Amino acid sequence: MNDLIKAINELKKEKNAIILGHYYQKGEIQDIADYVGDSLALAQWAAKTEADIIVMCGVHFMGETAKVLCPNKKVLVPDMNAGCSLADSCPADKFAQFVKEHPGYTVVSYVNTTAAVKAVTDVVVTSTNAKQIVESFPKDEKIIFGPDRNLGNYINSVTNRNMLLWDGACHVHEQFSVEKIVELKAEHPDAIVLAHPECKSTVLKLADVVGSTAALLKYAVNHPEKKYIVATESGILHEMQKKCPQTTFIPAPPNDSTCGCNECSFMRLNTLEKLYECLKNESPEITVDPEIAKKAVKPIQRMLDISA
Ligand code: CIZ
Repeated sequence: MNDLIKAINELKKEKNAIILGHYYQKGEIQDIADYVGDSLALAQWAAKTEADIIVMCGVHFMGETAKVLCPNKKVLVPDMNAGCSLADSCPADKFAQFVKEHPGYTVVSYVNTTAAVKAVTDVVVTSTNAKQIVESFPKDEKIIFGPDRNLGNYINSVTNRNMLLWDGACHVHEQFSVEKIVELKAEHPDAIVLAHPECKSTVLKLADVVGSTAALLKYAVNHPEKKYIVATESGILHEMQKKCPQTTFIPAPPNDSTCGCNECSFMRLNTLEKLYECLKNESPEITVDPEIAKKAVKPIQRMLDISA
């Protein structure tokens, strides 16, 4: 493993590459990344890097976002099969038809979408900035929000809006078990429940803190003396534990669990071996149709401008 890490770092230097890693990646990938963060932070780093090659250790839509922002750079992903169930729940042709059927609506899309969906979007949001961006519109603005119905419902409730929601969901966040979280709370009555807004409302009702990965991490870092039950993809526990080594973090289990935690199988497709191969071969490479990229960059840039 040490040889592999050394070889990756050498290749990275030789090729002037940068490695960006999402919080849901395996721990060893997070450890070797130049920057680890949520989709917003990854897009912000991609937008400002001077590297020639961006290796996006995350899922496909994250690579697409980097490519749209940096069309002249090479964007690589260690495994091209690292997709996203939420992005898949929103096919671009169907979403475009839905938008067409609702003239006069502003289209707000979650970052977990393909570039083709972003191309028919007015502004992109992440879970870190969704509330802020939705609130930047007048109260009576007619808004389509896609694709995550749970995040949409949550944002509707905290902003007192009635956005029209696309019926999509993340298969990982939908899976958390209310019964098992209730059992964990009984076992650890002093634990604080942290939950991601992609979880179902029945899970969010059990939560003490609802927020994006960055927000949940920040809460834990600010209160390291507490104990936590964490209802989001369990990769985030790596960074939580790194930042708060003395704190107890308990992953919330899904309904059907063999490992006791909830992992995204797509995120876990990326490995150190694949990262090495992809840097060595400069492949697989993300490509985005230039016409789609030209349209998709506007709502992404609008999000970055609002979030700056
Ligand atoms: O926005 C992201 O990176 C995701 C998928 C979750 C989060 O809240 O960070």
